[in-house]
Amino acid sequence: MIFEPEYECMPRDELKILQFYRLKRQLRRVYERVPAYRKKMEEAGIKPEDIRSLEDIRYLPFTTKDDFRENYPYGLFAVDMEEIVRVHSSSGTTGKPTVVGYTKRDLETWSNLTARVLAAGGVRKNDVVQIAFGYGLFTGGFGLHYGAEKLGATVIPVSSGQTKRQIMIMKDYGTTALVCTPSYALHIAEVMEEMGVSPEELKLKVGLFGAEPWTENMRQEIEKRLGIDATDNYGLSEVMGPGVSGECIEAKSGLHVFEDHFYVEVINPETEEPLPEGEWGELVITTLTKEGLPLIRYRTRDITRLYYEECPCGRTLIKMSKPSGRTDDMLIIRGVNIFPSQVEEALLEIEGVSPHFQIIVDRKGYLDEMEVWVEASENIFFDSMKKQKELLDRITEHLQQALGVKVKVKLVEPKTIERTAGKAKRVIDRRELPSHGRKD
Ligand code: DLL
Repeated sequence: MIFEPEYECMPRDELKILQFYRLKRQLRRVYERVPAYRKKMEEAGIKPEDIRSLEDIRYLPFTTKDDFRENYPYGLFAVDMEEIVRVHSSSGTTGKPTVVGYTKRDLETWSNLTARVLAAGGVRKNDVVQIAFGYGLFTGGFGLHYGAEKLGATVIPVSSGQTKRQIMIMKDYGTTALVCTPSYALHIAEVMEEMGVSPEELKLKVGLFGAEPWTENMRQEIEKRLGIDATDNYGLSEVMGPGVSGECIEAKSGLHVFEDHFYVEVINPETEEPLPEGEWGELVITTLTKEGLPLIRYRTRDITRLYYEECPCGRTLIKMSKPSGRTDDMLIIRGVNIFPSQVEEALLEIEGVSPHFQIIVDRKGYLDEMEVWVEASENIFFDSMKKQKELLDRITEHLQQALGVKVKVKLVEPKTIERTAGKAKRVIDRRELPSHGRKD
């Protein structure tokens, strides 16, 4: 089902006209109402009227996380505070959190867009949707909640955590759609196994997962263990939250970007030049309809590629590949670039390894070193030393082939790597210990 076919299936030439009209309107708004944008544009020597085609967008300055910091908390808002009806924020691991504001109309748009995500992922009016994303300042819970209501589905706003209770609710309330992070979905599957609850005892049909990178192998693992169809959806708080793009259940190959609300580009993060369709680089998003907090050429730091292909679902929207990671997640180990998602992809290809892992990064002298901690499955871990050694060798070799560099591997006991109800912590970075805490 397509929630807003008039937009989602719009002929592409019409869509471009709509985008251009909305872009011009957005540029005028920010130029008039947001001093920080006006200043940036003046410094770049460009005015809204200089933008004469969609491609001209490349002449506009980028917006980054630093702009949020410099204008903390409300400086980038384009409306008076009395028009703002909701605030969310992202925790931000460094420095001040990012604060985002929504007008009434923004909330309306947002629920339509998350309704699109849910519909694309196979959710219908008669579904029972369990939202196991956190509610609160995080955009995941509330964002998808309103979309599910908009669709007319039955919403269970359980929020994240209390895994046994999640399972009891799924079973007793007849949940048919699960909404959370992919790593939490896997954890739910694991606890179900411990509790002796099989997928056949549930009515679960589909899972809509997002908020963190996950691989095709992980999708297969989750689908198998929960007995569902799993789709990916993407978004970020700065731009809106969930509802920027979502996969359709028909193709499960890339996330349709809701281009009538977002203009997307992929750039080379070093040269900052836009890249042609199909090439991998950093995703840059311009919001076309947001009122409270419009963003012009926001550098997401997420790595993906954009491509157009006819889709069996009928949507004419461009697709983005599953984001493979963030520019700031990339590790450079002896000159080789490595993303945690590559480690995930490779580990899941090995028999006897559970999908739980962590990467420990440390610095020895001037060199970064990385160690991959992998959970062995129960039968292997408690098997003979010889078997363990064999597995360790197999993992080390497979990772070396997949990553192009030899990394240390440590087998850890089943269930010792921390499970979270939100985003998984894949990398433990020991390089940035505060110097006053160190003994050396
Ligand atoms: O994670 C919004 C969201 C909630 C999206 C629920 C989907 C579902 P933030 O906490 O601001 O917002 O984190 C945004 O998470 O820049 C990506 O790095 C990452 N991310 C989000 N979705 C995906 C995905 C929400 N499907 C940051 N695949 C983004 C890979 C994702 N990474």
